[in-house]
Amino acid sequence: MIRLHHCVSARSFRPLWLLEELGLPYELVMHAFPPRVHDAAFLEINPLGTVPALFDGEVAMTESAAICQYLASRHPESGLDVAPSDPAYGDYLNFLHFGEATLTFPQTLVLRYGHFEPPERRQPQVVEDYARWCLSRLRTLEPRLAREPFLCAGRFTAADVSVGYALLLASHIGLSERFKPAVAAYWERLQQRAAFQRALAVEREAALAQGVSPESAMEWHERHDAGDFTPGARTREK
Ligand SMILES: N[C@@H](CCC(=O)N[C@@H](CS)C(=O)NCC(=O)O)C(=O)O
Repeated sequence: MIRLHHCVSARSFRPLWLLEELGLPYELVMHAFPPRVHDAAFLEINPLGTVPALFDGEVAMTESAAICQYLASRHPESGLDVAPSDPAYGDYLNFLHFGEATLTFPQTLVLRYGHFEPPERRQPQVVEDYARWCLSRLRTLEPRLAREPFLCAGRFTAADVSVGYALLLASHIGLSERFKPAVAAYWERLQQRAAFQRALAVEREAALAQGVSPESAMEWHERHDAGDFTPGARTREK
């Protein structure tokens, strides 16, 4: 059975959401964030120390967009994949990777220098510069999403999962208020999907069942910055 290592709201949400879209059986292993700090044994599972880490028989994968591509292409009957012979194939691969490489990367700088670093190492200029970087790249989707409900091929595909996670992360760090109308409407559509809602419920239930806080690391930091130090997803002391 497929095994997915996951932290609440981390990039491993992409494969989790896709597994729910596909309706495949899988085992979800939850970790407090960041796993390399909270669980030294995780480095034996994934020497990078990052999530996702997905195992499918002999296959081991650690890149969220690549995992979505892998799962969707192994199950073409789902319609979540776009075949090389399809005219939309180039768009599909481009948006699948755009979600991680172009949209999520700048957000990690916003997260790190706006939330995760201790107050004396925060960098407001980096936060604003990379928030604008992300939003300006997101704006390039506006004309397409004003015409089409999804990114490519005239249907929902794994590329929407990849970009959809970037929108989820953007909403966690307060950027969704700055979305343009077509992107905002697209984000609403994605959140209405039954598989998206199931993925949120499954991660919460699995976290509680496995003794991991269901709070995301972003929420934990916001709470600590506001002076609430009750235990949660992450401790700075470690
Ligand atoms: N490009 C990778 C990035 C994986 C990654 O950096 N994951 C983050 C969570 S969103 C992580 O595990 N960070 C923990 C750490 O850096 O220690 C992907 O798309 O999966």
